[in-house]
Amino acid sequence: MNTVILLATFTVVALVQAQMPPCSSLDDGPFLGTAPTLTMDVYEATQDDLSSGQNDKYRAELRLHGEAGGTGGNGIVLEVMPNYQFMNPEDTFRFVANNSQNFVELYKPLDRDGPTAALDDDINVFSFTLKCSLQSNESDFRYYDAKIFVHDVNDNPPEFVTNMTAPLVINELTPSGMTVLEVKAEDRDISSNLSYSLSSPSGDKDLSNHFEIDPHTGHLRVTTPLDYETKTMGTLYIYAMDNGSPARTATATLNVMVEDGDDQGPVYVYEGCWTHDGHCAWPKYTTTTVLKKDQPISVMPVPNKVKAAVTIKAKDMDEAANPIQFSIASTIPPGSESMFRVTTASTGNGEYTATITPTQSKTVNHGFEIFLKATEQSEQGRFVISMIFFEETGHTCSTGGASAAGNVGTNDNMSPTAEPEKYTEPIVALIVVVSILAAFVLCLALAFFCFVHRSKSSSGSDINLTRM
Ligand SMILES: *[C@@H]1O[C@H](CO)[C@@H](O)[C@H](O)[C@H]1NC(C)=O
Ligand SMILES: *[C@@H]1O[C@H](CO)[C@@H](O)[C@H](O)[C@H]1NC(C)=O
Ligand SMILES: *[C@@H]1O[C@H](CO)[C@@H](O)[C@H](O)[C@H]1NC(C)=O
Ligand SMILES: *[C@@H]1O[C@H](CO)[C@@H](O)[C@H](O)[C@H]1NC(C)=O
Ligand SMILES: [Ca+2]
Ligand SMILES: [Ca+2]
Ligand SMILES: [Ca+2]
Ligand SMILES: [Ca+2]
Repeated sequence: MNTVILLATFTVVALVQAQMPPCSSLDDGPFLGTAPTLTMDVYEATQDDLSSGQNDKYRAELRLHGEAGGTGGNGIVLEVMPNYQFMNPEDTFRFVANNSQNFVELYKPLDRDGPTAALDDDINVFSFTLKCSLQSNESDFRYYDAKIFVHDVNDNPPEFVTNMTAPLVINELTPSGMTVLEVKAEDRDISSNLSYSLSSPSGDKDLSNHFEIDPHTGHLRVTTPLDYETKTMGTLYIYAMDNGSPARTATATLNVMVEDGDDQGPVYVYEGCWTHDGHCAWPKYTTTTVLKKDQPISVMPVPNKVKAAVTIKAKDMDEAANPIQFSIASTIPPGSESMFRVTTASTGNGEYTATITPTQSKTVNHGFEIFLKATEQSEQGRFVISMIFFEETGHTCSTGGASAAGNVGTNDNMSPTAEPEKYTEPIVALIVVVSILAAFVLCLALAFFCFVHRSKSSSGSDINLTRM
């Protein structure tokens, strides 16, 4: 009895299975008696991807009974209704059967990303109505809502939106932390979270050290001030990387030009001057003690390599040079500034000359000095001072030891003070021997004195003690 019931049940189940008509769904709908939405998932593909044979990425099961394209009683005909959005799925997909399963299969390249990084040209889903009819009876059909989801492949590198073909011109005085360029890149792929970075060619490492780029915003900032006087141009490589795996990177070459700013002061210029950091330091001139009214004094440079009188010249070390104005800062002895008239003239090539004209005829003492100040005409008013030493004619060597150089510094260790007379080696040896002997004798004398003094005082205290 029991076996009969069991058998009957089996028969019913088998019958129901066998009776599932073509075009019916393998799955239940959300409610009893309704049809499900047919959903399929595929990846976007290029022609190369399609030829690669990785079919399962580009096809998805279409869960309907029947055999798509089949000619037997099980055969079904699948049609896309013209109410699809944007793009006809049949342009790129076809319906195929294999081993009693139905598939939707990508057979033409499909670009999910669209031509731009904007989202509105992306193709993330094909939404359409699918009509399924029996091969044997075309008037027996049903409709399904179908969706083919297109998944992203990271097949696009980022692209820079910022035009970096023109060189980036940055003034050397640009303060640290200032944003000098807002770099922006885009990526056509979905949800690409781009990150920015920079480097520079091996020869320009010192340049990239002056910059940083915010990895998220792409803001290029100066981290340490640039220096036009050290480097006027260089190259930065700017990178934008997406977050795909593997990640893709865009590289831009940004030429950087450093613009001169007013950060240098004036210097005196003459041939043979003592230099420090490549420019004249401790500028000095000599002239004679005899002054003639309205006749400009004639000066010789120190050291006098050219063996001739020179024009007093100064220039601003900045390329964007400020004009220079000469004046007398002071005299030695003080208070004689009014004995001279100083005029400044431009040579036209960035240099300025000073003419010092006595306002009276007079002979000053040997050793009279003028401290001549060359000042750049700027807010900073940087200046440098040179010394003009007046010597009696007949004095051939300059006796001036002290030099003055305004803000350049008055470090004397390179100044031309006469070197002490040189001792010959035997004399040096003799001096050493005599010194050692003298020291020895002095020590002996001291020791003797101490000994005597001590024995005296100790005997004294003995006496004191015995007295107590
Ligand atoms: C049909 O499916 C089998 C595996 O199920 C596969 O090996 C074969 O390549 C498929 N045929 C086609 C034409 O895709
Ligand atoms: C074809 O299908 C329709 C609708 O289901 C039905 O009315 C008709 O009888 C069928 N024709 C045949 C020959 O089965
Ligand atoms: C970038 O700028 C340069 C000049 O600055 C211009 O010639 C070029 O056409 C620009 N490129 C783009 C893509 O806008
Ligand atoms: C992008 O990546 C950064 C880390 O690299 C993370 O902090 C941020 O939350 C990410 N943003 C999005 C939208 O994924
Ligand atoms: Ca990408
Ligand atoms: Ca993509
Ligand atoms: Ca400068
Ligand atoms: Ca300057």
